[in-house]
Amino acid sequence: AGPVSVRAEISYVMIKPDGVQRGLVGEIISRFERKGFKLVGLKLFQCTREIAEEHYKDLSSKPFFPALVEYILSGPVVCMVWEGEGVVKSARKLIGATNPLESEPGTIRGDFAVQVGRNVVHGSDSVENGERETALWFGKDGLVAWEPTITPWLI
Ligand code: FUP
Repeated sequence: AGPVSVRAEISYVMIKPDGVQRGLVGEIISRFERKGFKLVGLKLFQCTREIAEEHYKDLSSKPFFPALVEYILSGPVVCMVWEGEGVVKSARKLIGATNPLESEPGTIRGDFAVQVGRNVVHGSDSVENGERETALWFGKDGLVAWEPTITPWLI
């Protein structure tokens, strides 16, 4: 007997308040669409302190943790879940290194950010965290399962 079901890989990607306020939402979504990943979750969301602290709980002992939580709470974020083969690692490549001064040009942070505390976008760092963060931000039934229904030659 083989596997009963194989769930596609997903990454939780979030445009942080600076990305929303700077008008980078379309640009960022576009990069994931053009790469070829599939959007299965999307919302504009003013998050709660509880969710922000849970999301970054692994960093709770870091000196920058309080400022990080305030930053995430400072305005609405765009929560997304992208699905596809290797999406977790690929999303990290599209996003670039955590410190934008070290992110390569061509990456989102490399092209649009300077400060680590204002680095525009988040992407899950492991398949397990992709699942964990998706459950945290979208809940059990928050995603949309869909298949293309338009005839392929129109795109
Ligand atoms: P990343 O996975 O690239 O988002 O990086 P981390 O999980 O290491 O860090 C999470 C967030 O903490 C970063 F996006 C920005 C913030 N951070 C700081 O503000 N200062 C630091 O020195 C490191 C991270």
